[in-house]
Amino acid sequence: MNTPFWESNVTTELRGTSQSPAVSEKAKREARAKREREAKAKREREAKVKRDRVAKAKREREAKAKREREAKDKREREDKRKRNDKDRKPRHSSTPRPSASPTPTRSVPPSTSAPATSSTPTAEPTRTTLPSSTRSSGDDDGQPRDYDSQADFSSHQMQQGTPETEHWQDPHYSVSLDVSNRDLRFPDGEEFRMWVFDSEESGRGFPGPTLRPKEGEIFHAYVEPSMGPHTIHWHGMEPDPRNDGVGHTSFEIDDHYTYQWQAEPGRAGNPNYGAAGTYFYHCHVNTPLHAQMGLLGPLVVDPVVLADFPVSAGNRRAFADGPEYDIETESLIMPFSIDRRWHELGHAAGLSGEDVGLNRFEPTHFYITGGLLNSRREREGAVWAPSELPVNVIGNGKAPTLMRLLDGNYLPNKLTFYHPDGSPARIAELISHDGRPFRHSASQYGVAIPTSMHEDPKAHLFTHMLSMGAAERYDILLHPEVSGTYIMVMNWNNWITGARVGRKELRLVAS
Ligand SMILES: [Cu+2]
Repeated sequence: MNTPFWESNVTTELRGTSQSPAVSEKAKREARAKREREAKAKREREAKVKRDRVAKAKREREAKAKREREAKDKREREDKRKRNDKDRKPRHSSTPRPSASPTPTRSVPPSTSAPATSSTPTAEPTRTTLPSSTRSSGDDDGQPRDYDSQADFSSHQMQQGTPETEHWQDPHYSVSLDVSNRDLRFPDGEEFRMWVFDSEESGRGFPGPTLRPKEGEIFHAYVEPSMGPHTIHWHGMEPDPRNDGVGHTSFEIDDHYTYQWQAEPGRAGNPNYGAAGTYFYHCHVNTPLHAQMGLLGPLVVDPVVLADFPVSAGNRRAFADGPEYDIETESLIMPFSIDRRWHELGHAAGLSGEDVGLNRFEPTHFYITGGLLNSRREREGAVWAPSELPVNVIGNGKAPTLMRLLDGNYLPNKLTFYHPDGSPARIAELISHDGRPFRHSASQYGVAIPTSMHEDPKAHLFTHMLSMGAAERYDILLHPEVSGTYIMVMNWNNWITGARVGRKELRLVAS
């Protein structure tokens, strides 16, 4: 060890001093005493350093043991949860399924006639304090982390995992989804390799099964992709990051996960509330490819029924204070187009930086998929597509027909309605967009009446044509004046030049 600077200074000073013997003797004694004091202080310092070193080593040993204990606890929790999940999961359950209903399972829904000002109905949480399996005992710097906040979760997330659903509540609406890889025949006879979502009741067709929870219901989707990893993004619903299904900001499902969210109930005249409307779900892993491969399906949220907005038999409302429509003729229309080259690519094509051409989408096949929602029968191997659609003529004694439009492909679409005589038909009333009703806001602070419910006819949004982009949704009420066959023409346009690259017609048979 180097001599401290103050000790060498003292020595130099003593050596360089010339004094008398008596004074010198005294000075020597004093110098000796000083050296002894200093030596003692040094021993004490060194002893303290040693004690500190020993204590630090002990702390490190204990921290390591704690990390190991936590990792072991985490593994045991995971194993336990996996066992529980297997028990909960109907697909692998050894107990008989509660119902043979062709629709997703449904427990007693929350109050559906809540007054406009009621708070959100929720089920009693059955488990609220489960330990998080997203918690990690270490990070890049080796320091323990506790991922309790959403911000931490989003910025320190795992890439793939099988976390448990936090803040679990018993669902009112639950569905179990798988992913499969198969060839599907489209209406024009062409066959494409597709990846599709399927539920226990649906066949493995395209698009994925229609999911239809109601505002206020706790929604669960148990997902265990046979081929993975995948996620499900609930496009437009905006749950918390864990349940939003965006791989980059949460996690990709390694084995299984139960997504949980609740659609917010609407309030009359209030644009700040209500989730009823048209959405869709899709995989958010290597998203452009996985969505084009077919990993998407319709999601419709039905409104609560408000006391001031009762519903007649055979009808439903598009949103809580929205217009009534005829359930029987309600349709979902999804333009979809296919670039065959993409359907030869692998699950992770392009993810390692290689150029597989996902920046070029050059579809050669164009489809109007969808059909009548009420009579959709999901069948094995089927592509859901209408040959024509029935539509109610105004004044035929029925509520108007609602068409839910969902742009399911990457090219801009333009659709136009034509009268039976071939002239443009201004029969489409836009009532909501991306799950949000159009409202007439005469006053910033007053009641925001839906345009479709306004007493002034000029407030209603009528059109004969509509443009929409990828993932965009419009809900339209159709108001044909006379019976006969109207035509809906769907165009697909080039992103850059706007030139038409595809065209399909759909007959709307008004009566
Ligand atoms: Cu996927």
